[in-house]
Amino acid sequence: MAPKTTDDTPQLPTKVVSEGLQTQPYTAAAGGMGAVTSVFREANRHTGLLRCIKLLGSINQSDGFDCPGCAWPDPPAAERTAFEFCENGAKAIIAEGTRERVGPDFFEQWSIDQLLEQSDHWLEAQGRLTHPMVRKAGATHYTPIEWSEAFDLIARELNTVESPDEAIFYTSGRTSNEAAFLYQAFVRNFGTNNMPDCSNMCHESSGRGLGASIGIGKGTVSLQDFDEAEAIFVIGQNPGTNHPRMLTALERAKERGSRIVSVNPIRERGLEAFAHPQKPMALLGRSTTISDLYLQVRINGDVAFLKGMMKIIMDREEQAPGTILDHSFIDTHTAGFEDFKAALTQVQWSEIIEQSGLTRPEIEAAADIYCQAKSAIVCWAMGLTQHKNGVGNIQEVVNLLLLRGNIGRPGAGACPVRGHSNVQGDRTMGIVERPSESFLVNLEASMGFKAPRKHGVDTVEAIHAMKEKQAKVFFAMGGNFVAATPDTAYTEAAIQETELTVQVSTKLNRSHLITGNQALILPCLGRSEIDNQASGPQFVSCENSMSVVTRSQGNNEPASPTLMSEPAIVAHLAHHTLGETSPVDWLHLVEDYDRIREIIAQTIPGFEHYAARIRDRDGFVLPNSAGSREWRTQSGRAEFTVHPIPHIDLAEGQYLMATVRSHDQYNTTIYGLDDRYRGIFGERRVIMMNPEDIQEAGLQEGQVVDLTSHFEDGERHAPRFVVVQQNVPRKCVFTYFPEANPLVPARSVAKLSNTPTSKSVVISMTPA
Ligand SMILES: Nc1nc2c(c(=O)[nH]1)N[C@H]1C(S)=C(S)[C@@H](COP(=O)(O)OP(=O)(O)OC[C@H]3O[C@@H](n4cnc5c(=O)[nH]c(N)nc54)[C@H](O)[C@@H]3O)O[C@H]1N2
Ligand SMILES: Nc1nc2c(c(=O)[nH]1)N[C@H]1C(S)=C(S)[C@@H](COP(=O)(O)OP(=O)(O)OC[C@H]3O[C@@H](n4cnc5c(=O)[nH]c(N)nc54)[C@H](O)[C@@H]3O)O[C@H]1N2
Ligand SMILES: [Mo]
Repeated sequence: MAPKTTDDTPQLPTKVVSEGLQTQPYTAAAGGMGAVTSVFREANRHTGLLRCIKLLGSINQSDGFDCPGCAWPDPPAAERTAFEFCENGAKAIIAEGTRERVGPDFFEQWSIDQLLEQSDHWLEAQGRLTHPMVRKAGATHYTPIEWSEAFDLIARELNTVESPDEAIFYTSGRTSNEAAFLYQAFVRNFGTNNMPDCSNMCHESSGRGLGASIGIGKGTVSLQDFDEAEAIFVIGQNPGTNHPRMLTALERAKERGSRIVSVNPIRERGLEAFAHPQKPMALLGRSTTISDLYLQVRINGDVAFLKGMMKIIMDREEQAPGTILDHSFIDTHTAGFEDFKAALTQVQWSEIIEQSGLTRPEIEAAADIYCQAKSAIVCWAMGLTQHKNGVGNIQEVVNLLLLRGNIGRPGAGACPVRGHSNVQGDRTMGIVERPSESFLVNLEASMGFKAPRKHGVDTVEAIHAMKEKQAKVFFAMGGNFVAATPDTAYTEAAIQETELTVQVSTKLNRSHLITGNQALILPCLGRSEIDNQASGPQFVSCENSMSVVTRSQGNNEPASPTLMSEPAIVAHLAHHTLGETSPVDWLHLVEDYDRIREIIAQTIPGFEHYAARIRDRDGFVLPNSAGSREWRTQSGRAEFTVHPIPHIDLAEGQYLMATVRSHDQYNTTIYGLDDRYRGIFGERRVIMMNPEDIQEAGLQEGQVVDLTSHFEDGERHAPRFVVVQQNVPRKCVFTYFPEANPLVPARSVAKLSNTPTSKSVVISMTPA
């Protein structure tokens, strides 16, 4: 099949759906000129063109900074182009590099109540935070505070809690290895493992599922594997928006003859066709067809689909024994195959078809592509992890890979595509509420304090703990806790029960406005900025989705001279809070980040000679046991597992809702109101529906509806969403995160991983 196509489809007309909302089906390839235009529009608005070009020129270069966008890996340094970034990475950098500032005068002008009336988009657009600010108990406004006074205030609160477990320390995934290591060390020296992080809402199901099945909670592939795979499955992921540089890898694979299968209820444009925005021919309209097969599975129909595929694989093997399954791999490397096989025989086709929403020929086509490929990779993201059976989803993917020995050899493997640029590294550095004993033993040996053993709270448990007044201090290293978490009303009430909330941030967001009795904003440097400490300019390091650790050095003037780096904030916090009681000289450590790397090298396996190896322009790759077919599981083998096909029963008038990202946002940071590839412009409070469902419900496109979610503990409401058509399966509807978070019940979580089920919420709607 010739992958190159010239996109001459005529542009369809724009439709005005309601006031402010327009739709226009997107017919061109993803990327292309549209991506370039979009970057320059953002640049014009926030940084100016020259500054933008300077910023973009150092993204993902060996002497520059790691793109703060997503965790997709960079090609080896020798293969990198002068501009190694994507549209949405560029938007993230432009957002950080904005000329706008939010300083003391801004907070004098705006009361917290007034700010609460503004949208997330507006808050983000006000610019970079410049000064530490405090909201004293009962105050209507934030006022400036000196850094040392801010640290004294936090230390005072932390030192008056009855138990260290009354403090909670959240992390979002942009935090560098150096900052994360120092942070978790401080928290454990203080005496708690209460370290929830954004991973709890993200790839926790992947970590738990992979950990139990193959003995390591990380992916097993490298970027080179994409150059060898003969089949690539992309399940529950929208790379055109969320990992655009992945499309380059898919395009290359496609040009080589690899076949690509997409499994997604929405026909995501980036998975259909792609034009590389940095290739001249692509800008003239040449594009690559990405998917050979596009399966519009029902929301949470993936277990049924995967079981269907595996049933066909077993049938094919029966017809031609020894030609389909990798028996020698199964015999020497796996456990549980017989039970798995017996359970699969019991599964009925009628159930598979009903629950997946796919036809048998479609599932057969996917199985054929899988069986014809000598090596296959399965990639996934939130479409698999954020369900009640999120862990089961991942383990079914592993089952599929194990059948043909597709783990631990070139061109094959499991590829959870991570979100935040260092979310994987933060975990490696010990940001985890349930640390392993060996990690704690090493930490005690390298740092000289006693680390607590009691497990801490994860994100959802943190919300409950605050609600039940078991936590007095909430400290957030980045992120936007109240907007990113489920059950907005409940979470806001929980946060407001605390005595002190502290946010280390670059930009203004909702978490600065819904706070504890007292609140602090600590403004920090961004990735792209020069970080000067006592020994001179510093660099940090990050681990990408494929376990490659590379350095990242900002080279722009900080947004304000009053900003502190994240490591420095942690060091001062530790110094003020722990004082003489700590065996660690925190301020000395932060003078030179190599000193932090020395301790990491002593504590974490795989980081030997860290300070030296990180200076290699390609960084270094962490060891991956499963990648070399060493299985650190209970049985010492890779485990086949059995899971039931999930059923979500919908009553009349109910739909299954998934909350997704638009093309113009980075999680809770809203850059704009358009979702270009889905053809939705000017409005984010929309509900995407199948046209026949719209008709059957007696609704019309453009009509405004109020949404109610239904869960065992009751109903939740979110008003005023505009109905908009989208090519999606019947009874499946889609809204944007975070607008629809009030509908996600805090207690509706995935088994084992405790991840909120943001992709399966049962809802109904009534005309507003
Ligand atoms: N530009 C940009 N980049 C980002 C982010 C961002 O917000 N903006 N966020 C970052 C973060 S933290 C993360 S975790 C990643 C998220 O990256 P993704 O996981 O790609 O993001 P989502 O939009 O949450 O949804 C994923 C896809 O799952 C599909 N889906 C929903 N339900 C199901 C289902 O039941 N089965 C299947 N098979 N598919 C389903 C949706 O249609 C959607 O295409 O991106 C990271 N990169
Ligand atoms: N309904 C629903 N909810 C979801 C999801 C979903 O798909 N649906 N996805 C979940 C997922 S996958 C994730 S990862 C979470 C994300 O949850 P979070 O990580 O908590 O949220 P973000 O929106 O990424 O955080 C944005 C804020 O980080 C700050 N920031 C940006 N850069 C830096 C920096 O360099 N340092 C510091 N200190 N701060 C910085 C800025 O102030 C910005 O406002 O949300 C989860 N929530
Ligand atoms: Mo994420």
